Amino acid sequence: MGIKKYVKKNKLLLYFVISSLINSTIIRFMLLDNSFNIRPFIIDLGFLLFISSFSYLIKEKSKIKYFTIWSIILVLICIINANYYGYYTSFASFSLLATSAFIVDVSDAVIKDVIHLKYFIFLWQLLGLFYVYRTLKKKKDLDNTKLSIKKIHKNNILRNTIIVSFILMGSMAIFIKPSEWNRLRNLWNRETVVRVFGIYVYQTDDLIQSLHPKINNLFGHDKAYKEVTQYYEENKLPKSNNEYTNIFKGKNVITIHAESIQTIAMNLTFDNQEITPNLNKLASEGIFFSNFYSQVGVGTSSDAEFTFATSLMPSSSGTVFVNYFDTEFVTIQKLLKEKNYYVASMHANNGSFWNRQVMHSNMGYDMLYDKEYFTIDETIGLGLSDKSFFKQVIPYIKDIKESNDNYYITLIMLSNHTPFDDLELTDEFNTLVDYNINGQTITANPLESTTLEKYFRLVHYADQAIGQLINDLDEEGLLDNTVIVIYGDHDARIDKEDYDLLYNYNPLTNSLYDKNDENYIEYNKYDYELDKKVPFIIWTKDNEISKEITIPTGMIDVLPTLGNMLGVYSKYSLGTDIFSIKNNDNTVIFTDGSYLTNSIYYSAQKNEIYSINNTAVEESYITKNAQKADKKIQISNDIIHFDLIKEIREKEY
Ligand code: GP9
Ligand code: MN
Repeated sequence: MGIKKYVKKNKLLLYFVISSLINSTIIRFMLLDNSFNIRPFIIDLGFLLFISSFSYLIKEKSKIKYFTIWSIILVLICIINANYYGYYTSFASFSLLATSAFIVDVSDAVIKDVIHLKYFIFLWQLLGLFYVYRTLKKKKDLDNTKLSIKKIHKNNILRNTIIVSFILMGSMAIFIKPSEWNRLRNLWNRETVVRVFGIYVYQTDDLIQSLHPKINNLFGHDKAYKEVTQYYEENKLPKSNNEYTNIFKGKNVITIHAESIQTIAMNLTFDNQEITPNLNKLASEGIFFSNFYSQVGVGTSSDAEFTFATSLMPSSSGTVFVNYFDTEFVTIQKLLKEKNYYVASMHANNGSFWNRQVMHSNMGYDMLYDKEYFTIDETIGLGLSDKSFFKQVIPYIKDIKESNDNYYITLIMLSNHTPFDDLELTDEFNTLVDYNINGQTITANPLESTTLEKYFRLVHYADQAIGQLINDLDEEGLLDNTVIVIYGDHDARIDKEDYDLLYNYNPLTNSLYDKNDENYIEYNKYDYELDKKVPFIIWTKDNEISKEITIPTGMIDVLPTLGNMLGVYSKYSLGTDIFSIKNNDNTVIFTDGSYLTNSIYYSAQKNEIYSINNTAVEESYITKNAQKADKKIQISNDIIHFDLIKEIREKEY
């Protein structure tokens, strides 16, 4: 069949392939590279031809249905991913469908932060499809008798189209590096998968990977079990014996889960005013981990709680709280319960949010005081204000103290949550800066009307709430024999542009300094990444230990470090007891395989190194650490997905 004839007989198919190809190229252009990349283009083409080939099995008249359904699916993939990326800087996953219920609860944040009109541009494909269909119908091009292809012919075209699609995809396969294949297999790094394989292959891969856990138990288990047990044989965290062992044994613990608080807020002052005077005081009086990172995945708050409690990494597919709530874990809560602690959590949101009601019980909490236990007399953002919440927890803690020798309580804050819009109850906190320009002082607000400005104001409020809580606990005698632990649960997801203003604002022009300007301060994407630190503070009223820990540390290190101080230990921990570290260095890994040490930040997304103190590092150091990071993530996933702690423990008895 000649090309002309082929085109004539396959107009719908060709429109589908070309328009889908354009959309997939647009999405990569929009979100990832501003340059054209041939690999995903050819892979997309092969993929689309593969889908289209099956239309030859369908009657001419019904083909429009086939292409409409596929077009809707592919357009939705583009729209959802573009919006999702705009918010999370990652691509959407089917395993998240289960968590969409929680997204509805933060609907305000979703509408403002997630949905952007420009990301609906992909809809043109559907309009175009109907236009093409109508034109063909008018011209009677769709008439069965005139142009229908004979059955024998159809089978040939079907076969040939499939062969061409495989040749196209296969020809690109040889240009793909082993590490990129690895990303496709593991999906820790979704950005690379989209960049290399295109959005459609990514989503297909994600669908398979999301179904994987369900099918997983039928396959893969034996291998995972072998690898995990072997890993523990070779890398088991030794029980610590250092100067911090048992120093807090028998003390009560009140842990504050500080929503979206980043360490940067503690380091800044505006108009000689600290944003977080209370946190700063606690940090200077207690043990302050100033180079501490949260290691969350898509499960944000819940992942922070999970990693804090278990010293495991969050799950790479789905979230532990939602998808693996019945898996067995060793947690700091359970370990203390074994020592007769009463263990409770308090959070003024619905108990169903992040499936806490179910998961907190699995983690060992005796009780979750959720929204039902609080009077909602004052709200900020998602619900009850932190100040009112902290007022209302005091009587509960008093009751718990009365009937228990020891207790461990987690207080989960709420007010400082994206989109940081509800400022009515917050004090005026202005972000004015005095600029000294040519000997003249100019006062200006570099953050005027930015999210970062609103964020700092809410952080200031959250800090006041913490200050108020500490005072109230003290007044009630609840600080005696008690350790206060505070952690920022994850970064606040504020755009880099806002930080650019913070560092490079020119008050004379009300814009950013040019790169060549002498006042310009280098602030690149890695500085921004490293600014995502969150505070971790361990404080007691007597200020027994006042110390700043500057080596890189992460949420995964909490159980080994704090546990050792409280006299508990989990041999399943994948983190480190920071006080047992000899060489003053530690590797903090992130859920996508990136990692941080004293000397480098390695971005797995970009496969790039950012040197922190300009020391040269050997290639072998980089790859060795990257492999270690990947291995740890894999081991953690295997433990979670196959419920291996349960199995290992059962076999031990
Ligand atoms: C909701 C709160 C927020 O209860 O913990 O969760 P997040 O959106 O930060 O994951
Ligand atoms: Mn959170």
